[in-house]
Amino acid sequence: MKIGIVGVTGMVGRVMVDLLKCRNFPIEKLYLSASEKSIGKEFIHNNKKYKIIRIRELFSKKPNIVLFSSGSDVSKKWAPQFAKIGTTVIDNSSAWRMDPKKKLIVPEINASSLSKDDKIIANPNCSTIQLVMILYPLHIEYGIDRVIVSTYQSVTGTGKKALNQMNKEKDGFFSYKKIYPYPIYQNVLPHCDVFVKNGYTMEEIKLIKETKKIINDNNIAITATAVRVPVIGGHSESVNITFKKKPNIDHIYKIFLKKKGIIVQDNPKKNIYPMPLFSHGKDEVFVGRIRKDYSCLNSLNLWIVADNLRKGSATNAIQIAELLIKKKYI
Ligand code: 2RA
Repeated sequence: MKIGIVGVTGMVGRVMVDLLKCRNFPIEKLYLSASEKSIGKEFIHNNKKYKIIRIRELFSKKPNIVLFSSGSDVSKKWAPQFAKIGTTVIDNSSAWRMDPKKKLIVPEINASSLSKDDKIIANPNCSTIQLVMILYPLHIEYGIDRVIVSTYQSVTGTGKKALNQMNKEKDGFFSYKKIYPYPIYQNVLPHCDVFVKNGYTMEEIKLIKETKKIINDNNIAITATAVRVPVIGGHSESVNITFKKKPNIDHIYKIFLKKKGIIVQDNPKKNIYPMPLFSHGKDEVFVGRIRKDYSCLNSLNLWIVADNLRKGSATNAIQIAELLIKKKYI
């Protein structure tokens, strides 16, 4: 396969290169592209040097698959052009996620909806992926009525510059580029992505809309509060779920234990629960603190954590590519 990555110098782009290598992805040629300021620079990975090329040059190579991890504008401009020449685009931006004609894929959930005609496939937002991973198997079993989710999102979700802001604040510097409107070090911001007119943030809207699209059920009521916390990597979420049927906690453990991609870490007596610090470099979604919500009929609470750069972004995108190859759609 001839593979391209657009946005390779970003945090997700770098993880994509790592994962393609360590998952033994069938690569005949790997082309790396990034924004204008990186063109011509060397990108070194595993002692191998790659020259960063313009997207136009990548286009001329007619790759089989391109993983996009630049902004929405780049995806909107280039994805249709690649699709036209037969390249399959897996796009990590929000450009196509809510387009009714494009599939929004988490392989463990809706892989069967893909066909060989899907040439632009959307990768969901990081906070949505980990949420649907645990909601979907429970929805199949008990039917979900309502979800209340509060996120605790790490700064790598915003990118390198945000990490730089936190590090500078930690080291006591006063002059640095502010990505967040307030300090993030020693602080918590109830603010991920931009605010929209109804008082919610885009991150919250994404959580609500993308979850319904992936699970393919518009009747699930979802509300969200997305919060940025001074954590380097790994997003955490507190999730309250109300079901149509009475949930059985032991049965829910069994459901999660059987599910590929989910790891249960839940033993309060031994202080075992998922934490972002221990999610780094892992591809699974970790779930714990599973307990009844005694305040509400048929409800429970749980806590989930995943590496936002892995299952939240790069891993999910590469799993989609692997699936397409397995199904011989590419
Ligand atoms: C975040 N939505 O803000 C992101 C990353 N995709 O964490």
